[in-house]
Amino acid sequence: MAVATKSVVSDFQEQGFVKVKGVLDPATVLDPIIEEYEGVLDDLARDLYEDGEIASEYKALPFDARILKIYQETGRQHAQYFDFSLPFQDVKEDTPCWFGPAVFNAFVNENLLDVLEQLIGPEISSNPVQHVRIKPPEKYLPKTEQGQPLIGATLWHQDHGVVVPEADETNMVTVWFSLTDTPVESGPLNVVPGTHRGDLLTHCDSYAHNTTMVQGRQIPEKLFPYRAATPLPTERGDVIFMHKRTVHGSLANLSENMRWSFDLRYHNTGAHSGRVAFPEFVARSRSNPDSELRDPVKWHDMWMDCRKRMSKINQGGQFDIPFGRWEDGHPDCEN
Ligand SMILES: O=C(O)CCC(=O)C(=O)O
Ligand SMILES: [Fe+2]
Repeated sequence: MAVATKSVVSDFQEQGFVKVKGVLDPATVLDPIIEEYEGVLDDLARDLYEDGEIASEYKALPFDARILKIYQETGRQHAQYFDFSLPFQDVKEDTPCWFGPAVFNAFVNENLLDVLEQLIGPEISSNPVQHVRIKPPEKYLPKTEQGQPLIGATLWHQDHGVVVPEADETNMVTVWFSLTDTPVESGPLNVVPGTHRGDLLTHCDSYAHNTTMVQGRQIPEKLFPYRAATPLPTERGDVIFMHKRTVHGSLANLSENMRWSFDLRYHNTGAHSGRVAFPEFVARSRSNPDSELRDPVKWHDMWMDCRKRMSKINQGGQFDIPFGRWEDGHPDCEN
């Protein structure tokens, strides 16, 4: 056992989350991901330049300055290029996404899986609810029509709320880490201890905080003790493990630096993933080690097959396969 200890498990059970230091080796796990994403940014710059949306590909700029320049010049974020997931609707056969080998290598990191084994048990699947979040400093970002930064703080939610009800009994654990140090001013994860012991709370499509209507799905602050929220700054290599009912969001990136995180999910193999249109895979199996996926090309191909399937369903407002569980108009959502 590399890093899991008794206190990791008891902290997780008591608080609803635990930060474990030094799980991922920055040089062998994180740096190759950063390098891999240079190529993704090249793809994005080339596509935008060919479409006449940017004046140059900005090849000479370093990653952080280049992505910011592109976001500023286009006035849009291009998160889908970098994400190892797909939209729920209107996927096309060529919707951009990234399922590279360095990313996969982190998904099946043995230290990470050792901790998860303490929390989930010996049969663990990679759950397809997973995202990369690249957040440049807010002060340099264009604003949305509502006056919000293009990519800002994450609103209050529970990850249980992003899966369909069929997965209510699934033991899904969130794994959060960043590729860069994430001090408080960079906008780390912000969690409310103990909220995992409560129920799934109402998520509203938008909600008025004081007098300002904040757009985007969120749990109203009147439903949980939000003043008890604890920011969880991290250093490269640290990993946060979080219960699916822990209420959390993120702080805003008020720093001068890029804030770049991965959030992955894992669940007990055989349970419902909560997002069946997307592929899952066996990440660890003590009963059948041969079933563990270790081939990054197979992982990539699973998602390419999924993209093809998705390009034929959930088009133009049609929902053949549901992804969500919330309807507007719940009394909790009234101010
Ligand atoms: O990093 C963020 O901004 C939010 C991440 C999150 O919601 C999660 O890890 O479940
Ligand atoms: Fe979340």
